Amino acid sequence: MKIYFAGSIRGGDEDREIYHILIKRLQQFAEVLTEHVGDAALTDQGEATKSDDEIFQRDVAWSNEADVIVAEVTIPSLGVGYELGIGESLGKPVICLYRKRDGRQLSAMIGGNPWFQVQVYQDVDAAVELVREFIDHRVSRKP
Ligand code: 6K6
Repeated sequence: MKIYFAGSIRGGDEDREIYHILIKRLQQFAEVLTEHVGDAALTDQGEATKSDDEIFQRDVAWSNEADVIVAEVTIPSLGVGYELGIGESLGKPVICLYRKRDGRQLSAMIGGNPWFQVQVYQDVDAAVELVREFIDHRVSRKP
């Protein structure tokens, strides 16, 4: 099972530690293609060694390769939104994990899209369980 994990980078890196923990937990039962998204050593400017062109090409290739897209959408990010659109256009199952925050609302383009299964969570344990169930019901049992 290959997971494409999407999370904000240049949109803001306040949740990087949460991505890191989530990715480590998901790696206990799946391969996470985009492990770097939770790399605490990276700044919100991203990897200095890779050009934007290389990052884009690599991430589109990984989107094609993935069995499922898992997106942490609490921090709004153009890149994550774009990846969700790619996931939909490729027909990949997509789960969006979201934590409610005071005064903020998830984009209607994500919350209102029936292709995306949006799940509200509070702690990482609950989020991992939601992903596991999603994979069991929507991904593994796909004809
Ligand atoms: C890796 C870790 C931090 O920075 C990097 C290097 N840059 C990127 N490497 C790989 N994927 C990237 C990079 N920058 C953006 N992305 C993709 O866009 C990721 O898959 C994220 O899910 C998403 C983040 O988009 P922004 O708009 O928040 O940067």
